[in-house]
Amino acid sequence: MAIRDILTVPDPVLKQVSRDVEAVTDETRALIEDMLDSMYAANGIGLAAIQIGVPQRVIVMDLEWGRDESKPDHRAPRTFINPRITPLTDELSPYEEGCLSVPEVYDEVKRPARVKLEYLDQDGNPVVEEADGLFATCIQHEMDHLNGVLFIDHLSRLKRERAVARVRKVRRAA
Ligand code: K2U
Ligand code: ZN
Repeated sequence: MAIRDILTVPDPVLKQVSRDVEAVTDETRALIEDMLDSMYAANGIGLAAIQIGVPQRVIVMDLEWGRDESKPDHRAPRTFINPRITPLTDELSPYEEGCLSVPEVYDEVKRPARVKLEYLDQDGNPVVEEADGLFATCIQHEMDHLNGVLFIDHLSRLKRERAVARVRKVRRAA
């Protein structure tokens, strides 16, 4: 149980390409626990390991928590290790994205509306499933993190530069 600091732009670590996990071990599971603690503490619904400075291809997600006010403690954490994504349609779905590593910046990004997802679960078991809706958006956003890409990299240069300037201003004000 540890809440870790989440790196923010322009930290160059966020541009690193993360490496596959060679074997799912208790150390991997301890990392997953820290990632989930850090994601919930930051009110996120997804997190990639590089965002807490660990260049391993591990993603956590919880699309259900905080959505039902009558169940404030409901949690449905998911773990994706060494994920692979294959688009299943040419249709693009727009979403007003945000990012815990680019605080207080939001803008529209269009991504494939439906994807095939292959990964290892936290016990090292291979899983294949399809994702659409917010799940498809979020997993592609997190996959970008594993490849050193941020959602602002999909925006115009002007919007990206304004986003980084805003984060610097927000950080100075903190
Ligand atoms: O990678 C992250 O920083 C986590 C994002 C995940 C996310 C990005 C875009 C679209 C959906 C999820 C954070 O959770 S950003 C905060 C947030 C929370 C709810 C919905 C959208 C964004
Ligand atoms: Zn992000």
